[in-house]
Amino acid sequence: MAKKVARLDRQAKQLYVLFSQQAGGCIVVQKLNETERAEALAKLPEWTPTEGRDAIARSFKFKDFKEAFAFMTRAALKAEQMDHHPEWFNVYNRVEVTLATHDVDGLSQRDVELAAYMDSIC
Ligand code: HBI
Repeated sequence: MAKKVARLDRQAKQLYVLFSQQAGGCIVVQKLNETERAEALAKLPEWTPTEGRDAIARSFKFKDFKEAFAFMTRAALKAEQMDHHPEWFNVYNRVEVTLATHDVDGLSQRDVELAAYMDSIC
């Protein structure tokens, strides 16, 4: 019965179940509701909602290309570990990042976690 609910929700792109080695088992990934979204964004003041899309974005600026690329390398390793990948653009010392969970067509806790990690290493 529980399986069926998960499958129906998955069809609506609201929820999916992911096997995560990092978490040591299965985790449920859900699209954030309005309240959860507002609470999450309050803790990420540098990130702004993307126009016309359920996603968040932040522009990072570094001293030079080497610093920007070092940041991207650390973020990429974390993203790969999480199996959750940013959309980003880099030119010289600037890195523009957009985060969204494609599997639920919107924001999830995984975007919040990756955004907080990027904030912690920039
Ligand atoms: N990265 N941002 C983001 N969103 C996803 O839904 C996503 C991802 N990386 C891998 C991934 N999903 C896998 O679960 C597969 O859907 C490819």
